Amino acid sequence: MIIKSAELETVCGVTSKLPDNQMPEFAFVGRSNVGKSSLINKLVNRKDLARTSQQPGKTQTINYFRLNDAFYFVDLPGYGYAKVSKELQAKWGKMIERYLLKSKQLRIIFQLVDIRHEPSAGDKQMHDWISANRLPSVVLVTKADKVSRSQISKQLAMIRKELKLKASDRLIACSKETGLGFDEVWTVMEECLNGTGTESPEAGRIDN
Ligand SMILES: Nc1nc2c(ncn2[C@@H]2O[C@H](COP(=O)(O)OP(=O)(O)OP(=O)(O)O)[C@@H](O)[C@H]2O)c(=O)[nH]1
Ligand SMILES: [Mg+2]
Repeated sequence: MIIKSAELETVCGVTSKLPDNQMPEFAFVGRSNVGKSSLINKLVNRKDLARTSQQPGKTQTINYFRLNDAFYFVDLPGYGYAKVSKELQAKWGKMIERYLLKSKQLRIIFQLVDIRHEPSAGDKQMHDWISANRLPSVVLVTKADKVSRSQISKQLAMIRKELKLKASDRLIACSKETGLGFDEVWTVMEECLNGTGTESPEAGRIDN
């Protein structure tokens, strides 16, 4: 995909009304510091479109990036960052949940997990919640450059098992350093935008 234009269009805080977008959205969820904002930048090849940090808790709002005037990437705050108060974490959790359930344009949730670790309780809870709500999702396993090549498939198998993925569920290893996985992630999105994916993007969506 050639990205001709990329801009931050809407920023929503905990009390904001979500925008009534008319174009497809792809959302990025995962633990704080897992690499959501970095992945967005790398996918669109813009260094600083989404703000990133070595410190967890960088993204604190729902940020809608409008791409090619055709679709959106939605960058979400991370979960499970201990230094954020329980109260604020709960507010962000509700905000994320509200977005994931209410957005009419959400096509795919990309759930990011770190290749180096067993999925956290928060990762498992998020995955179970996505499945229970029958929302379309793809798991992206980030920071693949941090483990050896031989470890990649081992870690993918471990993550697949821990998240209880079905054989048909997609799991893609990615690295913002080497570009691993980016072609496959774009293919998933292009299939969805062109309506040629294996599953209907609206399949199983719950209206509420
Ligand atoms: N080596 C390596 N580092 C990465 C990769 N992706 C992200 N990082 C690093 O991980 C840190 C966190 O990245 P962010 O993109 O800010 O993470 P985030 O998930 O958006 O975090 P929050 O906004 O706090 O939820 C940064 O220091 C990135 O440089 C990767 O593929 N490889
Ligand atoms: Mg971020």
